[in-house]
Amino acid sequence: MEIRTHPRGVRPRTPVVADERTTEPRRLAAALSGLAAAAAAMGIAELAAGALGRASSAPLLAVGAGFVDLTPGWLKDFAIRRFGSADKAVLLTGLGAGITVAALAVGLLSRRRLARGLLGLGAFGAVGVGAALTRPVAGPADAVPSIVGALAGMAALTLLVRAARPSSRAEHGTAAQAGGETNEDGAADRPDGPRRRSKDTGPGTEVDRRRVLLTGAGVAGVAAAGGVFGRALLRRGDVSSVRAGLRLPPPASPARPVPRGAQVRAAGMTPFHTSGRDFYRVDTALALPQVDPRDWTLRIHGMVARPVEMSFDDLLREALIERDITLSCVSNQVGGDLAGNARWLGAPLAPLLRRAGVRSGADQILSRSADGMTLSTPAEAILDGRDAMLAVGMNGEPLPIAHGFPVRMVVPGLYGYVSATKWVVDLKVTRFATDRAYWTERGYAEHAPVKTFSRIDVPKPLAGVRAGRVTVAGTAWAQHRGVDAVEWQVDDGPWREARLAPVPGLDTWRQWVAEWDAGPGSHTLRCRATDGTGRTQPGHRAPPFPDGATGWHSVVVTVT
Ligand SMILES: Nc1nc2c(c(=O)[nH]1)N[C@H]1C(S)=C(S)[C@@H](COP(=O)(O)O)O[C@H]1N2
Ligand SMILES: [Mo]
Repeated sequence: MEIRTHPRGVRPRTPVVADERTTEPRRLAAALSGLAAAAAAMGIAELAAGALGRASSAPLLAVGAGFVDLTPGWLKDFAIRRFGSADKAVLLTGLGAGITVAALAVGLLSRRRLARGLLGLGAFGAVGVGAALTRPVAGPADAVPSIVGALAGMAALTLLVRAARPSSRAEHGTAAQAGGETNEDGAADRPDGPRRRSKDTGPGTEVDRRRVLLTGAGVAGVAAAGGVFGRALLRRGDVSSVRAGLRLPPPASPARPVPRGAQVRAAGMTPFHTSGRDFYRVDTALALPQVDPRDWTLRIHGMVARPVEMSFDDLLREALIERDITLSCVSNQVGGDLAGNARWLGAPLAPLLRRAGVRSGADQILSRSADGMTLSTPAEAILDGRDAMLAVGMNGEPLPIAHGFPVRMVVPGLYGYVSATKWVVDLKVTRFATDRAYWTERGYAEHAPVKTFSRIDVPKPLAGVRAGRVTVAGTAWAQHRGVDAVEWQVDDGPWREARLAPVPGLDTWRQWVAEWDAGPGSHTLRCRATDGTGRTQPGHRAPPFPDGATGWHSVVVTVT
């Protein structure tokens, strides 16, 4: 492992250099020291984040969130298309890999000069501090985990590097090995040859391996304990049990019953109602906000006559409505599944805004979540009589935490990024000319009504089917305009009308089904929908950015 570029005799004998060079830990040991020190840093940072009760202040999540914010729209669309709801796991794994590599590098840097490694850890810490402080809801305390983490990492690295350095006896031995000559105290006459020693194996090793192992184990222990205790502390803030114990009042206005036949019966067909577990999830929250309903308040302010502040109990005292509404994401691709249909329970939003007294000229409701995310919604969409609500329930239960517990917005007909604020705590009545929200700042459209969309759910892409009668079925949506027709086509044949399943209203998706007399060969099935205004989905393919994808979904199947 010891690679010498100069024989001892040639190497300049400046005492500092000579000293450093002869007391270097071996490479592997050095790299692993860096890794262990970084682990200690992360563990202690996690502990500090736990003590603060702020998951998002831990460096990994803070830096990850910074990444999310810096991600351009097209890359976000790509990540969602490629990884779906696993996008966050992929990001954090990538970040973890990056940190591992950087930690190994820090270890190697510290080999010759500890100060360089310490500087590297300091730089890590600085990035963590920067990321934590630039989170939208950050306070000065959010810098603490990265700072104490970096200090812990520095301490660990110092201990490890010192322990891994060959002792003074080894110093000379190594020198002898390098130069192959006798040095001051004749260490070259040691019995073990240079090769042997260079592998750091035999009993002749001068590094105090016991000390190295003990120090390493100690550091790893600190890292693990920090991580485990930090996690445990963070779990104190978990609101799952509060959620489980919550009873929601019944709606003053129940949902219309779902008509018989809303669910098309075909193997592999999408369920009409999406369970909370299967519901797609798209958000920027790396750590789920844990909002206790007992602490929840909603502020309605800005261009209003009478600012409002209300508690969760106040909200539950409103005349709650229950509605089936399909939510969909602007990032959904043609044929994609970033849409779900749930039964929402909530307080109608328009009366709350009217009570606050919306001033004339206001055209935007800027909503803010507990974790500082902002979404803008055209005021008109909320006030035009549709069932815009502050939802507290989803499919007969309190909202799942991942879907906005305890309160989220739902506005039928608009993409989620301009309407469906999860963990919502603040509504500012404002103008588009004055305020921008997270995604609109990144170039996405301010007005983003859901585009008419239809999808073939069965047969699945590239499925093999038997010749004869084949059921073709799918899902279409054009929330708040309704789906009036779905047509389907085989290869470039004529467009035929599919049978539409009944729906409870205009705000949900609608299933469709057709029977196909399939002949052998490879065939392309295609579909397109027409909404309640009579407009047919355009065949032109457009990407999700900036206001939603267009194009006809097609599926290739092999008939035998
Ligand atoms: N607080 C918060 N709310 C949010 C988002 C977010 O990132 N943060 N994403 C929005 C987007 S882009 C969509 S499509 C919907 C998705 O809601 P879901 O995760 O419950 O399906 O939430 C919206 N509400
Ligand atoms: Mo979205």
